[in-house]
Order: sequence, then C-alpha cells, then structure tokens
Amino acid sequence: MSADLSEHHTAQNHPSHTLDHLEEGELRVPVTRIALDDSPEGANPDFVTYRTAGPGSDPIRGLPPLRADWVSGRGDVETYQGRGRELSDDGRSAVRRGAASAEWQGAKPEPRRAVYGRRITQMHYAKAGVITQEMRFVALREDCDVELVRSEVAAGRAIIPNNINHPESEPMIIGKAFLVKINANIGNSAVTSSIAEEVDKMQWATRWGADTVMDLSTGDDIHTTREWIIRNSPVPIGTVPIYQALEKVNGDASALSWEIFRDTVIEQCEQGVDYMTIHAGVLLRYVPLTANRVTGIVSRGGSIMAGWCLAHHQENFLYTHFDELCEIFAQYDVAFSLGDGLRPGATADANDAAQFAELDTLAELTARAWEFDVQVMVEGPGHIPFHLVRENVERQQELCKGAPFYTLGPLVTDIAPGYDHVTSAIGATEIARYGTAMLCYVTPKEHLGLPNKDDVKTGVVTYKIAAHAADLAKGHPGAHLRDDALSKARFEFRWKDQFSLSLDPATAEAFHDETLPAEPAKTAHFCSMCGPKFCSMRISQDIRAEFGGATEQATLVASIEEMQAGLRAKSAEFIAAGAEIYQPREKDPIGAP
Ligand code: IRN
Ligand code: FE2
Repeated sequence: MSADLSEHHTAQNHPSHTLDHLEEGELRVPVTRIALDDSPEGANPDFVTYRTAGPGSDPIRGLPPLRADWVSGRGDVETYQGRGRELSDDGRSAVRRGAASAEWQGAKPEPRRAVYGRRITQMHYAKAGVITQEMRFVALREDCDVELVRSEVAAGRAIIPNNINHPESEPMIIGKAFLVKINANIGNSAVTSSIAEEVDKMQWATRWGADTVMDLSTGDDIHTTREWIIRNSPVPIGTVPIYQALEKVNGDASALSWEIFRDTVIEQCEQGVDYMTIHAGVLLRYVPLTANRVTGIVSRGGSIMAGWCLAHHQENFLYTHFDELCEIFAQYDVAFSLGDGLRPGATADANDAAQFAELDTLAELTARAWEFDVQVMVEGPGHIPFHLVRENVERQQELCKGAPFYTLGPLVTDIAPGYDHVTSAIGATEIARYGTAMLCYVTPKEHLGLPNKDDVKTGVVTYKIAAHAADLAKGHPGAHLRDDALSKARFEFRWKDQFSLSLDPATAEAFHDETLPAEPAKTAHFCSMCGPKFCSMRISQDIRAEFGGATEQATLVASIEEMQAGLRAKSAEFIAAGAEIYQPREKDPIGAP
C-alpha cells in the first residue's frame, strides 16, 4: 500500500479520511484510509475501507482513462466516427447554463466498438475462462478470489457494468455473492439545475458511497449534461434512454418509434453509459391487469411504453426488437437493467398479477440477452408490505436463474411521505438480506419533489446502512470489521475514532457536541446519555480493571465503590418512588378533548 495524497485534489468527508490504494502488479484500487488513535503503537491501526469516490477530478478535465489500455490491449475494438459527430453539439463544448460557465478542457476520444464479429463483453470473456483486468480489479476491491468473480459473471449471477467508452470508471461488481451495492439517482428536470450542479451531485453521491449513479436528466442539454457526468464519474453510469427518446418527439409517447429509440441508445452507448433501463416487459396484454390497482402504473418508463402500446395497439417495440438491442449492447459491453414498468406503487398493489406477469417476461428476456453474452440485471419494486418482501427476491432469483436483482426500496408502508428514505430502507434491508444485489436509493423527497444535495446525502447514507446491515446478516466475510472497530472505539471512549469510523462523521460529532461541546468531553470516559456515574461502558471497564480484564484504561473517573454507592442510592430513590417502570397516566387520554 502506498500513501498517495498529493497527486489529486481528493473528495473526503472527514479530515481523518485519505485516499490510498491497494496494489497488485499494475493494478491500483483506490481505497479510503481512516486514521485512528494508534497509541500504544499497534493498538488501533488505520482502517482501510471500500471507496466509491475515486481519486477526485476537476469537472472541466474529467478523470484519467483508467481502463483505456486494458480495452485496447485485448485487440478486439476499433474507433470510428460516432453519432456524436452528427449531433449539433458533441457534448463536450461548454457548460451553457447555470452559474459556472466553462469550456471542456479534457480529452475528446473517438467512440469505440467491437471489431465486427468479435464479442467483447465481460460475460463473454468469463464464459471463455478468460480473466480480465476488470475482474482482477474487482477481486482486489472485494477482497475475494478472482475465480469467484469470473464464475459468477459467466453464470450471469453477477455483472461488471463497464462500457468500453467509459474508461474512467473503476470496475465494480453487482451480484449476491458480493457486497450489496447502492445506486443514487440524479438528474435535472426542466429548469431546476445546471450541468455543473449535476456533476457536483454525482461527485457528492459517490463521496458518500453511491456504487452507481443513474442520470435521469430530461429537458435541454441532456446530451452535454450526461457527457460531463460520465467523463467525471468513477462509478458506472446508468440511464433510462426512453426518457431522452421521448424528448426527441416532444413528449408525445405515441410518436415514439423503434428507430428513434435505437438511435438514442447508440448515442448513449458511444458516450459511455454503462447500463440502461429497458422497459421491455410491459407487454400489451399486461396493461389491462393494472386497471383495478390503487395506483395503476407508477413507473415513468412503464407508463410511456404502456401509452405507446395502447395508442398503436401493437406489442411493445422494446420487446419485438429485443434481439437488435442485444446486438447493440454487445458491441460496447453495455448491461441491461430490465425495467419493472409494472411495479406496484402502493402496498395494496404488491405482488399482483401485473407485477408477476412482467417478471415472467423479464426472465425470458434475461435468457435471451445471455445468448448474446450481454450482462443483465433485473429491476424490482416498489411498494411492498414487509411480510411480502422476501417472496419478491426469491421468485425473481428462481425465474431469472440468479441474475442480479436491483430494487427500488421497497417501501413497506405508504403513510410517511417525507420519510420514505426510512420506509424504503426497511424493505431494502429485508430484500437485500435474501439476495438482492443492488438497492436503488429513495430520498426524503420521494413523492414530493426533486432531491437537493442534502437529500442525496441522506438517501445515500440511509441506503449504505441498509446495504451494510444486509451484508452483516448474510455473514459476508469482513463485513463486521468496521462495526467491530467502531464498537471498540466506543467502548474505549475514543470519541474521535468513533466519529472517524462512522458513515457520517461530521453529523456524529455535531450531535455529540450539542450536549457536550467542550474539547475534554471527547476524551471523557462517559457520554451525555447516562452521565459520569452511571455509564454502563465505564462500569464494565471498571470491572475489567478491578479483575484484570483485557483493557487497561488510564484514569477512571470514580472508584468501583463510589460507583456502587451511587447505584445503591439510585435504587433506593426508585423504590421510594413506587418502583413503577412506567409512570401511571394522569388521566385516561381516551375521550379527552
Ligand atoms: C430500480 C428498480 N426499479 C426501478 N428502479 C429505478 O427507478 C430505475 O433504475 C430508474 O432509475 C428509476 C425510475 O424508473 P422508472 O420509473 O422509469 O421505471
Ligand atoms: Fe412510490
């Protein structure tokens, strides 16, 4: 490992966090190093953890193309004049709106695609027994055997979403044998934000731990916004191309066609989009199944395709042209995210005929994509009451032969707008525990408005909790190490280390300081919850000290005798007050005004 702090301006969320690398041969995997109070020497070595923020980049220059040589070194891709050249704006010109106006100063590489007749997807290599640099990078990052990576990708149980035109991205893997991943959605709509702000949101989301980011931008400058995001993104970028296709026909779903859609997809493949949501499972005959639902069709893409099917009374063109889509995706190694256009949007609609009919079709399409060696994940709900959550992932895993499941929440109740990051994180934890590979975050603004920066952070941190809780429940090797390090810091009253090891150090520290702001309180052997005399952790430490336990703490605030006297006094007080744990109510609230 090499400390490497000077070469980039880094995006850290705490002064104790620094960029470092795991190294193996020519591979360098960025990690976050968390410095701890290591006295006496060796007691608390630095903690090294998975990092999604990459090395950090200057928005007008983008990231270095980490994988460019890996891709060209395989000798199976060619550069060509892409569709971007036909567009009036190649996407790299300038930030045209918003406060920051700047010229693109980074590289302008030509798009690449597979040489005719060659298969270049990670799934193709995996099936052929070839171990790519991408697979080795992932194995180092996940701390697992590279053969596990190769075999899971070959079997379709995991994907490495890595468009060859997004060489800036750091390979990562989505599959149930690996760490549970989270996705953050960003994207302007209409006039709300500038390109610079969207790049900033992507960097912000990855800084807090987003494993992938979906750009759901609509409106003007959609191509340029996406270009800047991709050039700066260390994580895979996903999109829903039907949104841009709809822009091209001025929002009239019935005016969409396969040709307009296909050209939009190729444009995005050339830019480097790593995975795309394709709502090919919304079949004409399934649409009536949603008629009696409480909330009908809530998926944006799903409602666009349902609208098209009804307007033309024809089968969904994404379904009828699916093989051509596979051929396009295969040329760039773009992965499918098969959209759940008929997901339930209310707990009352969960696990209904429409939802499960679509899932049957997504299973059929998964198998078809695999024939082209195209990587696939399958999207899932939505709004599902807690007791019906597990069935969703088990059914998907069985029907889709283990293809990674990627779910939106699910929200386990509908009654808490403003808190849907919480209602959905409950369902997300449950569904990930039983094998969902990636969780799409939900922010506090869900159902209410567009998330701002604070909401993005809250959504990401909340979903980090869900994903990590699922990793722990699954017994994922190594998942407990950070919990153990933080608990040890807590028990040893190393307050600063407790903050440093937490998902959101600044918030933890600020909350602590609200009650105990003074600097000595950060080394005090108690917290504000029980106070100096009755801190359970301090009592445990006193007992250890007395009877020769493992931890030797320096100064104790009070002797064991003094403390026991305190406990006796509290006990007497409690008994004298009637020994009621809960105080009886003053008056019966029923019928009260
Ligand atoms: C994830 C699982 N199910 C849906 N999602 C995400 O929801 C999807 O990937 C996209 O980012 C977002 C909106 O999708 P619809 O509403 O167009 O289906
Ligand atoms: Fe919803």
